[in-house]
Amino acid sequence: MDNLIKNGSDKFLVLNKNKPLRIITHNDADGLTSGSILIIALSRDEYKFVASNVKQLDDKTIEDLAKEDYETFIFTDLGSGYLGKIKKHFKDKNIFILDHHEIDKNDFALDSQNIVHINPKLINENDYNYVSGAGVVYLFIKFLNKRNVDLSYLALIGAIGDLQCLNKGLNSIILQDAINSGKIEIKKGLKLFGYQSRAIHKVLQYSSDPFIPGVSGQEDGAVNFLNELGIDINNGKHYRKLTDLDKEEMQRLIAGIIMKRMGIEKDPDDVIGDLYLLKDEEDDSIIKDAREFSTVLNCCGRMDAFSIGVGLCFGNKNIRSKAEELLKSYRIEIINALNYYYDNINDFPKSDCYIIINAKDNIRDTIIGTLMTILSKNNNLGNMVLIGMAYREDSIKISARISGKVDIDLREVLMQIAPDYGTLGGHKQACGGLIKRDEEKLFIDRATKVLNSMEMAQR
Ligand SMILES: [Mn+2]
Repeated sequence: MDNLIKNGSDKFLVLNKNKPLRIITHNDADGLTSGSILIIALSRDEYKFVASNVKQLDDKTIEDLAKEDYETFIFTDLGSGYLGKIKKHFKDKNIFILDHHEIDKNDFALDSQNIVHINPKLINENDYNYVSGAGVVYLFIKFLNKRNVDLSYLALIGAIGDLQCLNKGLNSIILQDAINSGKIEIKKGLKLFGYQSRAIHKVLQYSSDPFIPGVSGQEDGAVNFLNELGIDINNGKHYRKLTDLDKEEMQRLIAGIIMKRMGIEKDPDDVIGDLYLLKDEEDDSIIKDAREFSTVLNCCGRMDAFSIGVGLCFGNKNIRSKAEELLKSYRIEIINALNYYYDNINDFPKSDCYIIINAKDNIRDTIIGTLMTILSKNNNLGNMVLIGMAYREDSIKISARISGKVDIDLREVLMQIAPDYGTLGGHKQACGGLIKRDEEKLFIDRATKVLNSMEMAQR
């Protein structure tokens, strides 16, 4: 990895500082932190640049970018899966790819003089796989200039966004940098979103991971649960936050959550873990907890608010209120999506074993996956395959989930339904991809057939 970075930086340092660099990054939390780390580091060294984020590098995106009049393009948190296409369209450009995604096998040995490719997957060592796109960018700019070590905490937020373990491989080096530079401290606590900033009963109500049966998704369930435990939800003036609980109350709460989760198949006590807290942030800041920071960034990506995400990473305090507004509208969109589902439930193709939610343009393509995840965790659906569809420009976003205990590989099911999704991402229980807009009806017909035949097989 050191060699890859060294060779890359040799090529980077000869670039002309007066010509703007073109930065393209992914639109999730890891992508936003990747782009931000690079932007901050480059501005410190007085480079000029233009940056934007994309959902993925499909053919049209690559072709449009290739028409732009820049000499140097830097792709962060994406690019490795598209080496062949990048090579084809950016022949006369300087290309830097800083990524951690899978590399297309056919392109693995691809060797172009104009392409610098830095990806831990190029090195055949398992330990290197514990790193995010933001981590790769961080290691690169740390090599360029040691003072950039203070940006390490942003790389952790990227890794958290990609659900990575921070104690292993390259991540553990970055974590150490973040602690040593005084940016991050680790405390043990409940792994619940909104720990620092929201009312306790709201935190419990919105907790989907860990899921708390009878409490998650139900406000009255959450309030009753706290009553049973003898924990007051307000102190007479305002609602209490988790940080307001005393030690004894906190222990009761943790025990209560573990008890509620006893029926859950694995790790009922997997509710306590390391909290990564930003030392420079006030206790009630929405980005105090690195996981919450990462959630806010994800929301910025999904709501098409790249500049708010980058502003947060820059530490711009004036943008906080905008981010909070955005988080509110994000939650409202999710509630609207749920309402859309309940209002139209009778019109969707379905059986006891599956449902196909074709939302067309009623739900944002970046929200459909969240809706599917919420539905899949909703206990009352039983054992089912859930498929969601939402329009994205000239294609359709497909998002599939398993609810309950169905032991099949959803990626195989999707492949049976349609042969081509661009890239089919995800895993056995949750995956997604894109189909062409004019394949809408065909997809639903084929999905109904495939899922009906599976229904027979299951019984
Ligand atoms: Mn990533």
